[in-house]
Amino acid sequence: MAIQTIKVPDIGGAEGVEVIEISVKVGDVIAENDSILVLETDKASMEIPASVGGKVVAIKVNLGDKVSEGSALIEVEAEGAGVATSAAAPAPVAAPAAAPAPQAAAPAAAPAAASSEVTLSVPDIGGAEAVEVIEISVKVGDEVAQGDSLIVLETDKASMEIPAETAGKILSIAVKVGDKVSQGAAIAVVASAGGAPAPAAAPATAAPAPAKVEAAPAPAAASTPAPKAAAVEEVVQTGDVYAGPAVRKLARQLGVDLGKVSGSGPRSRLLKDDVRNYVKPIVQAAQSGASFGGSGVPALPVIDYSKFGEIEIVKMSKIKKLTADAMTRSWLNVPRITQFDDADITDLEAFRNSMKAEAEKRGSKLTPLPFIVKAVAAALVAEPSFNVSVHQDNESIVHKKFVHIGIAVDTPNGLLVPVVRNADKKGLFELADEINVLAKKAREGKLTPAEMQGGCFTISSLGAMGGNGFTPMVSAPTEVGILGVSRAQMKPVWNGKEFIPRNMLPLSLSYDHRAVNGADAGRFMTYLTGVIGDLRRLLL
Ligand code: CAO
Repeated sequence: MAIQTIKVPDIGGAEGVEVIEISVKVGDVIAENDSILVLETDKASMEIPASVGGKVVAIKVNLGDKVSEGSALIEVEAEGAGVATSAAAPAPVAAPAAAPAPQAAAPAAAPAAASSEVTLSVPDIGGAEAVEVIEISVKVGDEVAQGDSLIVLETDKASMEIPAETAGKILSIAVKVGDKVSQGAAIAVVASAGGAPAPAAAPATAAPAPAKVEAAPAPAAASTPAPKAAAVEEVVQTGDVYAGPAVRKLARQLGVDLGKVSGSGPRSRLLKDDVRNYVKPIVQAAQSGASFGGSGVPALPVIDYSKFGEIEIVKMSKIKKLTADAMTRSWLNVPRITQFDDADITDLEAFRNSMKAEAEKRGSKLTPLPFIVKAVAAALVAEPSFNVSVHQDNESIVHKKFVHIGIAVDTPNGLLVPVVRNADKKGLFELADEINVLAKKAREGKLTPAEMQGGCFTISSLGAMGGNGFTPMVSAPTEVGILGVSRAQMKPVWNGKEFIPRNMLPLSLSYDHRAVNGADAGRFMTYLTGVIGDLRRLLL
């Protein structure tokens, strides 16, 4: 087996480019064209693909190192002996590092004859035609600086942020999401503060090493046009993180680990707003801690468990990580109270059993859960103090005029909470069928983000598993209440004269005490147990 060194390929003459991600580790077996690391200038990120496949035996760089063409990156034990040592890996497809100033790169900014209005157009995007607009990053009236992202284009392989060639105020936008555009298509008209810009220099002189880019063996995203225009920034997917250079830069400036941020863009791409929304509550919490004192959370000590016996370290799934963050946020932000009660489901169970044959005929599975959803929906209408969110200004309450209920579903990848919309308007069979469909989709990893958003209240049922009660966590900031459902069991209940056997369902209602008072919770629980105990109350 020959050891081969993979080096930085031709990156358009850029020098001292920073290593921002290393995508492989010693021992990994990689294929030719697998991404091995990501380099980033202030203009673009570049994934560097492996020029040969094989087993990684050494990593020659660290995060933060500055590299140039020819710098050694990794050593691989190449598949099959006798392969000539690779001197230079294929050129990356992203905008190369030594990008000239945007004005010199793209022929985009066409000045209007007599005014300072400038039409910003799609620059040279490597000859790609009819590329889809997936995001408009500006709106009419916005002031943009040169280099600010205007729109994002996406091919089937990569996304490109198209930055403004000229600073100014956006007067009109010529494209909309879903449009297909090619080089030269108008994007927007800006009122340029400094008047019409100087005519753009010939793009050919600015385009870095295009011949090398085109001649290189196909890298991972090879069918993506190599954006010769320096101003185009390519959005790169590395590991779990799918983000463009501008977003990565913002994250680095703020010290944010992008792996912990959920992307709200198409295909979960991370947007600048995602980074800001992630940081905002942390800063607010830190600030309120500073003013009140005492809320700083001491760090947990690092423990080497291998000292105590054999261990295995397994990475948490993305869903588990997100749940862990959400639970910690809820725990630290929500003053949570849990109230317990038992609902008498003896009659409900008799009714459910009487309906089982009919349910089966319809192909429905009628567990106690749809009854509980129906009763909770009615309780949210009767006691709307639970159908609210605490506004981000911490001074207002958002009252909701709809009743969407989240159902906690245990899946192999972690906890997911799909939402049944307008549960108050649905019948028992409809609720049962919808819960079954959503739970199946959750377990198969097929839920869409929209199917997990908009919940007003969550039901977490551990009834099938057992237990007398638990204290569920409120899903902050969107909800203020959650109902824990435990296992029903026969209990002796005093009816004033004697103990009679009744089927009792333990319920635990957790609520955010900033929005809900104990009296509200008491009323909600009494109403709820009343309806579950006697479903005829739903007709009142
Ligand atoms: N008491 C006694 N039996 C119960 C019960 C209860 N409270 N709730 C359900 N059961 C029974 C059902 O009737 C069913 O029995 P049969 O097959 O004999 O009818 C059996 O338990 C299994 O029910 P199920 O789990 O298939 O269906 P479900 O409607 O009760 O729950 C779902 C669906 C998706 C909520 C559930 O599968 C699930 O994922 N639960 C886990 C939720 C969770 O992890 N919560 C913790 C989150 S952390 O806050």
